[in-house]
Amino acid sequence: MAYRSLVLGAFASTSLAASVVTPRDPVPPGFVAAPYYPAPHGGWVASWEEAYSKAEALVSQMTLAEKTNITSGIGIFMGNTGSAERLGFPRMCLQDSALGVSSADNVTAFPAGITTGATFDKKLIYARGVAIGEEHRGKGTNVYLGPSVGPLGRKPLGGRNWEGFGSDPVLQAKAAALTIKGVQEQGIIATIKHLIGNEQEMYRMYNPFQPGYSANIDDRTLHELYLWPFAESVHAGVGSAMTAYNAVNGSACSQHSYLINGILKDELGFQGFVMSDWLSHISGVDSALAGLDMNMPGDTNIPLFGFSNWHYELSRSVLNGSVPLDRLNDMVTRIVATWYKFGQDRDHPRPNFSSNTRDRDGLLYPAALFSPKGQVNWFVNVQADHYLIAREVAQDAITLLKNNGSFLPLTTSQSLHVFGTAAQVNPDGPNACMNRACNKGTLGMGWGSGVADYPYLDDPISAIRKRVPDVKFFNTDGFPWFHPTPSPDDVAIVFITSDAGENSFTVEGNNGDRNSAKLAAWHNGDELVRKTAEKYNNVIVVAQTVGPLDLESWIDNPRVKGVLFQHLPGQEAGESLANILFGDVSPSGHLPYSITKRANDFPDSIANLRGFAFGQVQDTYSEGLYIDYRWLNKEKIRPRFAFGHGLSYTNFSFDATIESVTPLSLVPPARAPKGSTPVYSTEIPPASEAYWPEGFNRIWRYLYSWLNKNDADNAYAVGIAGVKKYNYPAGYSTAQKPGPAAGGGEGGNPALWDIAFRVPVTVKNTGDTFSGRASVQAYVQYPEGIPYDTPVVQLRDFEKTRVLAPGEEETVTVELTRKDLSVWDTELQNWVVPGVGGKRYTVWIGEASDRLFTACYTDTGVCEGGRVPPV
Ligand SMILES: *[C@@H]1O[C@H](CO)[C@@H](O)[C@H](O)[C@H]1NC(C)=O
Ligand SMILES: *[C@@H]1O[C@H](CO)[C@@H](O)[C@H](O)[C@H]1NC(C)=O
Ligand SMILES: *[C@@H]1O[C@H](CO)[C@@H](O)[C@H](O)[C@H]1NC(C)=O
Ligand SMILES: *[C@@H]1O[C@H](CO)[C@@H](O)[C@H](O)[C@H]1NC(C)=O
Ligand SMILES: *[C@@H]1O[C@H](CO)[C@@H](O)[C@H](O)[C@H]1NC(C)=O
Ligand SMILES: CC(=O)N[C@H]1CO[C@H](CO)[C@@H](O)[C@@H]1O
Ligand SMILES: CC(=O)N[C@H]1CO[C@H](CO)[C@@H](O)[C@@H]1O
Repeated sequence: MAYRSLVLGAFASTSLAASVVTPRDPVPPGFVAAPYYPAPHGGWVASWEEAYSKAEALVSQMTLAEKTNITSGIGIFMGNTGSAERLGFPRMCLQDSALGVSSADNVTAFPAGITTGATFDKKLIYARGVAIGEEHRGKGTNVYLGPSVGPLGRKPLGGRNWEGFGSDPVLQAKAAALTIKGVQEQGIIATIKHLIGNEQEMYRMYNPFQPGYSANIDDRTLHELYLWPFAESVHAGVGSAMTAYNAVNGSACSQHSYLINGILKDELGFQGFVMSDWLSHISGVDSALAGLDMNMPGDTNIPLFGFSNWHYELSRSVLNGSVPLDRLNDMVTRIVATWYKFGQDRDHPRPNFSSNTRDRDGLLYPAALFSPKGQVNWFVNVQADHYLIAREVAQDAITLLKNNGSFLPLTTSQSLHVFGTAAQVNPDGPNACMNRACNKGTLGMGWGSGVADYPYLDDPISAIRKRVPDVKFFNTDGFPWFHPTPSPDDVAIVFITSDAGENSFTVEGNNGDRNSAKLAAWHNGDELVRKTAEKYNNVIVVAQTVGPLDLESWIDNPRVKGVLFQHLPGQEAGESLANILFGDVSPSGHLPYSITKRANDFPDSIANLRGFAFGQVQDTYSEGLYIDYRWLNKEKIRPRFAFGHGLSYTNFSFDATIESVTPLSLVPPARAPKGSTPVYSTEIPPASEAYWPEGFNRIWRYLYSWLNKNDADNAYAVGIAGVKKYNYPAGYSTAQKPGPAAGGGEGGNPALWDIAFRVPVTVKNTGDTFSGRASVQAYVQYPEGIPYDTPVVQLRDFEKTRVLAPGEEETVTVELTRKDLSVWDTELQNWVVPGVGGKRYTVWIGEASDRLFTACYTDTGVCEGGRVPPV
């Protein structure tokens, strides 16, 4: 429902010509989008059995036009999918964003994904998911369009990294799975997105002149990095998945049979439905055969002219025999089964708000030329006490990067001088810019479709003023011309920002990605820090940022005593920060990415965005597995601050033991065969099932699944004759497959989640003044001498302690599954344990990827502290 941004983007960059771009442009040698047919039926996993049998009973009563109706949105601005009201199947409301309910009033603007990732706190991540689910339910949506794990955060400049949880597959995976669990327990269907390779914003979309870029990803890298969070989300039972705008290996994600049929539905055993991202649907028959189940918002990629690749065209394609009824039945059954699975057949509220207006009354047919008006907003307040969770996430995400001489926390009797416009809410109001497409005042979220409206914004300056009587605020990003010399004890707090968002808006020259600002603070923030440090002995820098920044021009300045990253705090930007600044709580956030000294500490493929090219822009993942800390460790490059880094006001000691749980074989045990799936007649239905109802009053621009009688009859004649065949892609088949060895359950072979080792870690607060929470991070180092190149260390699990008083301790347990100790073998097409037979894996335990002083060995079962970290 929130696609105004996309429409504007589409109109800005395209003309209104026909849309499909064929044939494909060549991709670099070696990358192929292999055919994978047919689309695997859903319903063979035991936990979905009941939902699928209910769906089978309903779908078997549907007419052709009802079936094709519910596989598409009814048009941009109109929101929602088509319905089969006759059978009680409603229009489904699918709503952004990953951080709340977008385009709605009386909701909570939660901290963004990147902030949530920085907490490294599973309980909080889950609590945020529950709260987001409750708000979606209260507003009557069916589908939450989140969480986002693609982009994964490969490129520091990528525009939408902040919607996800950080530049590591396991951090993304665990955060996504907990979010999904929290949301779906409220009866709301979560959507894992965007499948896959959407690592930059520029050139992502297909338009009449140019295809979206191709992310060229090899098989092992796909499995071990980019697909990992999707697999974990499917394992968590996610109900829907959204394809990305771009292509992979030259084939658009929305019609990529290997990606959807092969990987998502067969290997990962995904049982829900797959939708296209808004306006990325570029083919009718081909996308259906490739496994897409729902086209949103229903239009072709040029919206608002009443054209669709599905709806009436899908009805026609089934009548003329090109799309087997078997495929349509599976599409529809997947959608209906998911609806049953989350109990939406029982008292699910209908939407009580409109994305198109905040007024009580609005157009009832928003895309029509003439529309009656009526009440469209009921102002249902769904916030409950969710501000508490939002504040806790914002607070526990705050990452203390530097605290020279334990300068922080401050006392409220110090004389404070605050600089920077980001300390205060945008004077025009926190929601003044559409889709937050501006960077003015406190930066609580990036821009684009991934936003929500603020009910209010608790800004830092208000929270600081509440505590400190003597505070001077310079609401400017330039250091004042005339500034009296501060006294030596005065403290300056400087606020800086860096923003990014979706490609549908350009903000201060940044095209979604940070293509213009790069890693510099916006509004000359770095200069403000330097200038302030010329005058003040004590400077604290607070950054509100979508991702890493280049801190080099001031980080070593001894007058810069402290640096805090708030990430993107959402509505609770004030108290959360003040609690940390003044020591009510110790900071416990950790970096969900590395901060390098130079942008080109990363290879070109990561450091730079792919620029314009004639034909298809190629984004080749030549760095393979080596992104973020994996690359830096391999190249022995010290970052300024490593992935996972985050200081506290106190110190902790770690004491670990390791227990072997399930012994591992080289590959997982053979999978069980698929269970049965619904069975329907596969005969082409009578043409009359698609005829327009008598005297129907159609509204231009709305999309319908009916056909004129003539068209339906003609298509049926073609289908029944069976002579004129569709030009099927190479490798096309209609025979269901048993599924690959790596599959067998939701997310893959169930044995991949067997616990191989358990590592209880006793954490003690060894300080004597401050309470605090410790982050326990577990990184695996693979055995030496194995025939696979593996990163030096890889995060595999994390836990966070409760608040520990000085001297207090707590034992938390991290776990390693079979998958955590495997590599994806491209020959075997399976997960292989290269250390099978007692080779030594080292499980490194610590508070950051470069602060790993405790090692546990899988061969001897011994843990030892005081080790030299492996990186
Ligand atoms: C992309 O191409 C590589 C190299 O041929 C292949 O291994 C991989 O499976 C392909 N990925 C997809 C999603 O088609
Ligand atoms: C398709 O959905 C629309 C919107 O809910 C509805 O008006 C129409 O009757 C539906 N068509 C069929 C065939 O049920
Ligand atoms: C059937 O209809 C679809 C949708 O219009 C079209 O793309 C396809 O080519 C048709 N098939 C045949 C065999 O005419
Ligand atoms: C930390 O503070 C000490 C003493 O003021 C100073 O000598 C040193 O350079 C500072 N280090 C950094 C990294 O700022
Ligand atoms: C924590 O330990 C480090 C190194 O052992 C020490 O320099 C620092 O002062 C300690 N910090 C606190 C708050 O105890
Ligand atoms: C409780 C609350 O925040 N209510 C608001 C809901 O939205 C309407 C319209 O924006 C406001 O007027 C209410 O104050
Ligand atoms: C018009 C409408 O459907 N309003 C609903 C909005 O949501 C609340 C709370 O879920 C319901 O009580 C209303 O009936």
